[in-house]
Amino acid sequence: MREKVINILLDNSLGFISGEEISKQLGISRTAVWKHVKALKEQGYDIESVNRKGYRLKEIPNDILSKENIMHEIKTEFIGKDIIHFDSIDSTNNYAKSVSIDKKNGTIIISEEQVNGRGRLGRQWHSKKYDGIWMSIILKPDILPMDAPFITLIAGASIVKALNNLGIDASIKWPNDVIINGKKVCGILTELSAEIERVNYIVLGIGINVKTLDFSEDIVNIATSIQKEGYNISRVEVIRSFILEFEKNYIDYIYHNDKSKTLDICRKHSAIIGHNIYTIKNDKKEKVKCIDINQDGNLVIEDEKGNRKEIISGEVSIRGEHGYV
Ligand code: BTX
Repeated sequence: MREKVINILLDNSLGFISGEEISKQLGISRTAVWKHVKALKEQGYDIESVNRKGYRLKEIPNDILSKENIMHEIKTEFIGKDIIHFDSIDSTNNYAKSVSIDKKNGTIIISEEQVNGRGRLGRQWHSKKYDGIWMSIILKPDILPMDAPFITLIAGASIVKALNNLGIDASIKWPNDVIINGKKVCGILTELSAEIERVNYIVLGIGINVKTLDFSEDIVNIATSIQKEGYNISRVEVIRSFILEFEKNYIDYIYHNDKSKTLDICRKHSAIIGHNIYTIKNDKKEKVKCIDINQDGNLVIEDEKGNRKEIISGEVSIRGEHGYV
């Protein structure tokens, strides 16, 4: 119901609408309307109430990551049909995993901040309040567990495409970092619950730095944000663009076994193909050349003796020859 109240205010643009009109449209009492408005204000919506005029949204709240804001102007088949929004949480991936069994395919968990955001292999992910998009998507594809890692590439490709749509040039450091000007703007953490032949659910965790200007010392040399790179774009615009791109590429893969668009983007916007990199596995560092991303989404590399091999995502960490990329 709260969602319906905010939708009426959003539809009414920035004009006044009386409590009576809202109560009539929704078939609820004026007191109930007032209670919903009060809760929305607490959630951060700037709603003005004036005697005899009613309620008015003072500005379109572009930057609260609620379902109403995100989905107001876009239509999807299943991604984001349910969005669970928090002001603060430990980790959206943790929460998503704890509720996955009961939630629908495509449900998004999103938070304004994470106090224990996670990267891969137990690493930390900085997720300051209002600075970025910290979200997890619950997915329930009918695929084999071994086909799940490709979903990380779909997410990366969709972020790059979404940023491109907004005029931002970004690239992918295979398999799970999105890069602007040599620095990490986004990380992806895909977690899987599966039986041998069946995926129970996948939690696709995505962190995008949108507004951050001051990164802490440990990451200042490797991290950037959309705003730091000179683009003034709201978090809601980024997320909408991402959701639309992601759903298309996900449907192609899961329902039509078509990986072509994702692979095209991963290759065309790769930050590492054609470059020398270091692969790191269990403290073993090896200098190799990146040749391509193959049909399976694996990275094809060539060692210093000219031997080619494939690496599967998650198998190794990658560092650039002269720094992060
Ligand atoms: P990763 O292991 O590839 O990257 C983690 C590393 O990136 C850290 O060790 C640190 O060096 C650096 N780092 C930490 N925070 C940031 C940041 N904000 N920007 C750039 N670099 C950073 C990447 O793991 C996967 C990150 C997924 C984050 C999402 S947010 C929503 C969801 N919930 C959750 O707990 N994690 C995911």
